[in-house]
Amino acid sequence: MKAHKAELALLGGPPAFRTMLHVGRPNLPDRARLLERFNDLLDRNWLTNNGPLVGELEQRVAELTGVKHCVAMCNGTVALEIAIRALGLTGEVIVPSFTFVATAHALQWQQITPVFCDINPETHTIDPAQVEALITPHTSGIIGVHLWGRGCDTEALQAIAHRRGLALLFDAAHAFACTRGGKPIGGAGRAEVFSFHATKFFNTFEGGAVTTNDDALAEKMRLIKNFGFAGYDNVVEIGTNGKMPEICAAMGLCGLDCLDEFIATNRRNYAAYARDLQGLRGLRLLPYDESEKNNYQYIVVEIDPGAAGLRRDELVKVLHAENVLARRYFWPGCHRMEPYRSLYQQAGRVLPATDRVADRVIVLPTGAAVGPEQIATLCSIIRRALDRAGEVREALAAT
Ligand code: T4K
Repeated sequence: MKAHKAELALLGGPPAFRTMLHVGRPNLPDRARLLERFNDLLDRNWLTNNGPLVGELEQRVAELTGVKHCVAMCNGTVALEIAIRALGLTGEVIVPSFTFVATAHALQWQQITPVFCDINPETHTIDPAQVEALITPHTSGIIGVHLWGRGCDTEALQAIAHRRGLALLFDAAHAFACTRGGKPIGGAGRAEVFSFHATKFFNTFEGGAVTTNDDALAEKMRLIKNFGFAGYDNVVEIGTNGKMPEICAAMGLCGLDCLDEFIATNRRNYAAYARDLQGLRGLRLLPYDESEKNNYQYIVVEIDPGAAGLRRDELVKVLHAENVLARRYFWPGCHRMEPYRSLYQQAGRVLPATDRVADRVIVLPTGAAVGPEQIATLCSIIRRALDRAGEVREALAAT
């Protein structure tokens, strides 16, 4: 068939987007206000080590999440590591495999074995019904991940943790400013861990935080993130350097002032995707529960290859050819990455939903860098690719 005006790039047309449309473009706050904050901190000449901006950010995050303590950290991964250490986890900890690899690494880094649990394929979060069977005498805790900002079943996990005497921690890297059951995410389990990385809808360049209602735990994490120092010259713990610098807190404070705006933009984009992808056979847009507060940070679609006529990886290639850098988060699942693939070769056998979902998910661009017109174009690319699946497959086979 001859190329027409709106021909797919793979079938001979030019890329639909001249510049790359990325997943994870940072949302930036008001630049003048940010530069003002930068100037203030330079004038103060206090750059890190628990400066006033970090204190202010911690207070505002604690208020927003409705918890007693927020401990700001240099990134989400170190925040996870420190929370795990402060909780005294050892031996084995149950985690979903369908998550960013940092969740597993934070355990393995400390010689703790991540025991991978399957997910509920509807929600993509850990399936509590499968947790109990994974508990052994070596299990010390459970880490639930609020994947894509959708709260996992905290009540069911809490009940298991309580019954079996396990510590419960949440990786809330995606779930800042979200609620579960109407309550802000941040106060469940012993602690919850946020990421404020540049790719998150709210960022501090790099950064993260642990929120908790546990006074002793908060105190311990403050010690650990500062080398274990309890005052000048007095070290009482093995610590590390997990501190957030002032410039990151400045970014965070300005971002907090724009939080509603960031969420409104993401929500508008999600609605545009929902409208423009409607009715596509074999494609499912993971819904947000509108009865909760969401940050709408991740636009997640699942491709059923049988019904869609294209495999996920084929559609990703179509999008890349059009300059849309869609991502296959979190393929192939932690259990299929090193060192876990070699260490726990049997893990895949108990993770059928993880394997199926990881093979089907595409994350699409959103945030302030994307508008409804671009979304309409992007969705029409998907529509055309599915309409002409046979030709697309042939074109891909020829490359
Ligand atoms: N737990 C979970 C569930 C997580 O998802 C994460 C992090 C963590 C824990 C750990 O938190 P952190 O230690 O990171 O605070 C990105 C992020 O680096 C990572 O923070 C995030 N999850 C993960 C889901 O995504 P990559 O490897 O995909 O990053 P990269 O460099 O490919 O960037 C993604 C896209 O963003 C690119 O298309 C380009 C764009 N981008 C990125 C940056 C940094 C920009 O446009 N500007 C930028 O400044 O991991």
